[in-house]
Amino acid sequence: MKLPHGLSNSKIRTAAHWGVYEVSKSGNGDLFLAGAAEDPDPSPIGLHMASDDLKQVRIAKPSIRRSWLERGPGSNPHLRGREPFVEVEWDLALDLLAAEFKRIREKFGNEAIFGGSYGWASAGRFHHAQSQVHRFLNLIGGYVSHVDSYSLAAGKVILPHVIEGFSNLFNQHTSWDVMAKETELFVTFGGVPVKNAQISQGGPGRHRVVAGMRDMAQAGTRFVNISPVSDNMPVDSEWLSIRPNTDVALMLALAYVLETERLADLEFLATHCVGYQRFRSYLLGQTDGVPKTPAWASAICGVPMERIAVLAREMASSRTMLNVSWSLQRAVHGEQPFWMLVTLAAMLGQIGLPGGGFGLGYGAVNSVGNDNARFKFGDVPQGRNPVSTFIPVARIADMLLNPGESFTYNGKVYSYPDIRLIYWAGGNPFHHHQDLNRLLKAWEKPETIVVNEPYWTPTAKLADVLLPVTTPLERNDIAASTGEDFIVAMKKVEDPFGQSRNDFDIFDDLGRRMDIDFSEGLNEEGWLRRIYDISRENAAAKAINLPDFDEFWNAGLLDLGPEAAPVIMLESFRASPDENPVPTPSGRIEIFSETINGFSLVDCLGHPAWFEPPEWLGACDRDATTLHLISDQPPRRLHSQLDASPHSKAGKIAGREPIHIHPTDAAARGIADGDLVEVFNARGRLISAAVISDAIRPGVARLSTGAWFDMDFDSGIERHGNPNAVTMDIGASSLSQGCSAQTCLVEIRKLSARPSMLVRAFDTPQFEVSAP
Ligand SMILES: Nc1nc2c(c(=O)[nH]1)N[C@H]1C(S)=C(S)[C@@H](COP(=O)(O)OP(=O)(O)OC[C@H]3O[C@@H](n4cnc5c(=O)[nH]c(N)nc54)[C@H](O)[C@@H]3O)O[C@H]1N2
Ligand SMILES: Nc1nc2c(c(=O)[nH]1)N[C@H]1C(S)=C(S)[C@@H](COP(=O)(O)OP(=O)(O)OC[C@H]3O[C@@H](n4cnc5c(=O)[nH]c(N)nc54)[C@H](O)[C@@H]3O)O[C@H]1N2
Ligand SMILES: [Mo]
Repeated sequence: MKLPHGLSNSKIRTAAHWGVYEVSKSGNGDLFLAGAAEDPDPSPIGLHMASDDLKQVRIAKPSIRRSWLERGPGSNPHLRGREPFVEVEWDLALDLLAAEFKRIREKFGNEAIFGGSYGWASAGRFHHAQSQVHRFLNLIGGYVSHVDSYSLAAGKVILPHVIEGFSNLFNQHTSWDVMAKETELFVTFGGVPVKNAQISQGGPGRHRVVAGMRDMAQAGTRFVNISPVSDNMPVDSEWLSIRPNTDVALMLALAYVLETERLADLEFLATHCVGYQRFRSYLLGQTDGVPKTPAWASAICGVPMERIAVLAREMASSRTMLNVSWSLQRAVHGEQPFWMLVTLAAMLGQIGLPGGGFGLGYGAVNSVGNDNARFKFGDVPQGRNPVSTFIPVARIADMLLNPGESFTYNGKVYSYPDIRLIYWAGGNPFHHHQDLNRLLKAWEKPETIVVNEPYWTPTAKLADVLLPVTTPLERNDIAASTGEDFIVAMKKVEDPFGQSRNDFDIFDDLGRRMDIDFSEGLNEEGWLRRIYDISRENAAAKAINLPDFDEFWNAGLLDLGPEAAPVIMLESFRASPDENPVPTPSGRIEIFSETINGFSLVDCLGHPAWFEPPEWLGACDRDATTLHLISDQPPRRLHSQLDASPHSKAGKIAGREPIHIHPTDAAARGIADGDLVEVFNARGRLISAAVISDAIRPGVARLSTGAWFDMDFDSGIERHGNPNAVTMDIGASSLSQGCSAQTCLVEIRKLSARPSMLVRAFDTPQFEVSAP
């Protein structure tokens, strides 16, 4: 390949998970950020990264919880988040920590250390908090880790059994240009939420999803949006309003029509798939007495049965792309929507054809459907973990509450370790986990909790030992992300806030106290050069020539795009399945999986199937006044990051994260637009403010994630509008044990504000003057 478009001039840039920004300084030293000129559709999320609002929630000094400092590890764990911190010098904090690691390892072994440390941290290949903390913990003898992610667990576990691992599929999504040319009908379960496409892990280059969709619309593609909300599409589309968690019933009915009207591609099913006949018996009701007809599905999902039948015929007579949002698998039985979508696409027989087949998350992040040249960028080596014990990522509260108890995962039985020390760097479990009241109880179990954080997040406030960390603006790094077109020199533009330090320097310093060689003698610049040089070699192996490090660093941005070869997912498998089989046991798409059938699970059969969720709008034991709560990704921030920024705050009402409800549900409860409301169920209570909108299905409520968890410990009420105060913390199934946040019923009532209910999320904690 020719030299990338070239080296841009030497502007100062930084990169974040929400894009590349140019940074300039005013006369008095204030920083200003603007979207990168090369990005046609930059995200406003990052414009305030240098704002005073964010500085006000920064951590200035290492801080230790009073009881832990004065009485030792394990003292008064119920006072985490309630008693004052004592600010200490770095040397004291690190000395105490090194001693505590020694104690834990000698007394309990490394199996007592949980270092999964899930979270998105910041963009940048070197100052990547997870790589840093995992490298450190591996060097000291290992830690209990996690598998999968909150993003994708049910989907990620099922896919290799059925067709191919998620990452391989992710990297070969049919590109936007191909869809604009070929796709006649685009049917999406969960929309194409462009609010989400602001993001790419590691840093998006050109934001392309809106343009990609508009090109398709202009070329004549028709869009059908199957979703409980209608405002998650950037182009005109038909909205089929569906009850949450019921898409599989609808997909089964579409399959039923294809089968019974002889519209299924029997040849593709015979040559490229296994197990269709066994699935067909279920579909027709031969195994369970329930034919999966449009009338059957309509009663479950709320989409009219006539429309279901017509849609199936339209799909069969058009070049059709099916898409599913990741949110559908973040639910109980979350494996089924992904498996059933692949099955439906297989029945249409268009997998591997240009513009046909399926997509797993167009719009979930910017990179899905990008067709950039790909090579492996270098990173910080994490080393080998001598401890093999792990948990599925979302089973953290189970692990802490039930040491020694067994759990199943992907067909095997494991048991939970007994955790004494938690180290978190780059994540916010009191944002990301479900049923946070339960996590609060579980959080009392360990003797020591260490958190590296730039900001006073809820997790930071719940630590014993809190170490302040720099932000990307305060250090040098390199951003590069698979499927994205820019490689960015992230230049340091301001000095570290207070006494904050890089995760790297913290682990290096701590490691020296524990006799490990963390840095390998390299400083920040040495590591950046090493990571870049490895990347340059990997690129050269794919005939992509990158300039040397100095040239790159001076230029500031390498552009690998925008043009590249069009991509068609599974094209070679379609052309010759014998020569290019998919990596399943049969080499074919498994509509029936002997492997999964052999696990004998009650909540995941050998073929995709409809299961009633434990909480949904069709539950017979449901109280008629409950609503189904969707907790989707927030439009104005990434998860909990930058929640204190002006852009995120501008989306709040009276300082609260708003909840969207339908006018009929509002009227039935006497709620007016902007009213404060209490959202509650048996698991918890939270305060939000109502947005009344007919873009949501009656019976459904939507409250985005990420408002900093703000628990009033006296009343047990969360004051800021964090949905995880009420979500359910059970595994998606005994196969994947994934996060099932989207399965959740709540009640809502009008609330009048009380003085004790002021939002305290962005207050700094109490401090006490250091003890002798
Ligand atoms: N109800 C509900 N809950 C959900 C979801 C949902 O759909 N519904 N979605 C889930 C999903 S998909 C995800 S991915 C998770 C996301 O959960 P997380 O990834 O945990 O959320 P973030 O807010 O991105 O947390 C990252 C933290 O890292 C900190 N940080 C940033 N840079 C650095 C650094 O350089 N060093 C250190 N030490 N720290 C740094 C940030 O300040 C922030 O506190 O949430 C999950 N939770
Ligand atoms: N701005 C922003 N973008 C982000 C993130 C962020 O925090 N902020 N997080 C990023 C991360 S880590 C991830 S994993 C991705 C996640 O991407 P997704 O999981 O796809 O995101 P969600 O916003 O949870 O849901 C997408 C859409 O699915 C709809 N939906 C919910 N439940 C159902 C259902 O049962 N049936 C149907 N048909 N539709 C349903 C929702 O209404 C929503 O419009 O987003 C990424 N993008
Ligand atoms: Mo995610």
